[in-house]
Amino acid sequence: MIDQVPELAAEGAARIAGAAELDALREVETDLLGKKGRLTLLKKQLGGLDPDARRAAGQAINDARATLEAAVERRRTELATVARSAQLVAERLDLTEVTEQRRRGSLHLVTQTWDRLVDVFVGMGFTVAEGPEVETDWHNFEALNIPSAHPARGMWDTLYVDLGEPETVVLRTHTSPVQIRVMTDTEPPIYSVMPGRVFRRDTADASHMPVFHQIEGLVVDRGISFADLAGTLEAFTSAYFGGSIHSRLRPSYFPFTEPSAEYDINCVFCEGSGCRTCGQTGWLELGGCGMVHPNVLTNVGLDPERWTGFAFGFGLDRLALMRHGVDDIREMYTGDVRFLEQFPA
Ligand code: FA5
Repeated sequence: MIDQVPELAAEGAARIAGAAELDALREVETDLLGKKGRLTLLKKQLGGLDPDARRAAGQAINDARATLEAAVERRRTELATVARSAQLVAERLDLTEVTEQRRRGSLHLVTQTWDRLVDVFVGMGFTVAEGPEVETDWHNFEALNIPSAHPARGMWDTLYVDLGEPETVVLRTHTSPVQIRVMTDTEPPIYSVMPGRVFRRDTADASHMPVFHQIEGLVVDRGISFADLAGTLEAFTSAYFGGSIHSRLRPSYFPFTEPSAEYDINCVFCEGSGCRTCGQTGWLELGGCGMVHPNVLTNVGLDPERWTGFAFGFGLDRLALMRHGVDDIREMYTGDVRFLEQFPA
């Protein structure tokens, strides 16, 4: 029986060395050294030997077990290292791999215009304020010197919101109600611009949309005159459109300013005598303006003897059209990427 031990040890060592994978090694280990393994079975036969032979055979079996166990451990370490390397290669992340770039969008032309206008006015020393798109009748009309029976209400095709008493809540028709909010919340001196979205029951055409944008301006201080208004708008015109475009003020009427004017700039599309955009006048209307009406100052608790001011309200979308040479406002709202891609930001 003792003769079988070296044979088994040699055969076992060869099988351990030949195991190509961890699973195969585990099988060899069980077959040789497991509870029902061949070396264990040999050990069980020791009882039938006489004491000297039993001691010698027992010693040989123990030596063989120790040798084989050490060989299994060595081989296991080798195979684990090989398996780990193979896994690393298989799962390696190639950080240099070139994939197709995701196409970047850009800011909408209206957003670009909004940001640019705010930049220009902030550069001129104005702060920025915003107000709600759903307004009270008080802020949108009453406080602006437009009482309910006033014929000037007809200047705006108002969209009323079905909330509270009839005709007390509106989708704001202009950004002028933000003037009221700023004057109510802030002590003069005030130098503020207020960009925002406005709503009117207007039919869309080349220069009108039912939802569009305005930027309001408000200055309230001591000794402000119409000359300050004209100078500010001319400075803005040069800063936004460049030195070759000029502004003019044309007498007009707004209930919340007195005197009032329309703000025009040179027609950027003008082709001389046949220009369709400006009706051959050479000028385009971009907004209204004027000196803040004393009634408006009184409505917000300011003393018109102490404070004077001017206000203006420009069509933001129309400013975008003029600056970028677009001749139909509807182009900006169709969502056609071929149009939008011309204005990357
Ligand atoms: C007003 O809305 C006044 N709140 C402006 C104002 C402010 C006057 C402060 C005095 C002092 P108006 O309704 O004219 O005024 O509109 C101002 C500008 O908004 C117009 O000149 C035009 O550029 C633009 N606008 C008016 N209606 C539309 C529309 N449907 N679509 C696009 N732009 C429009």
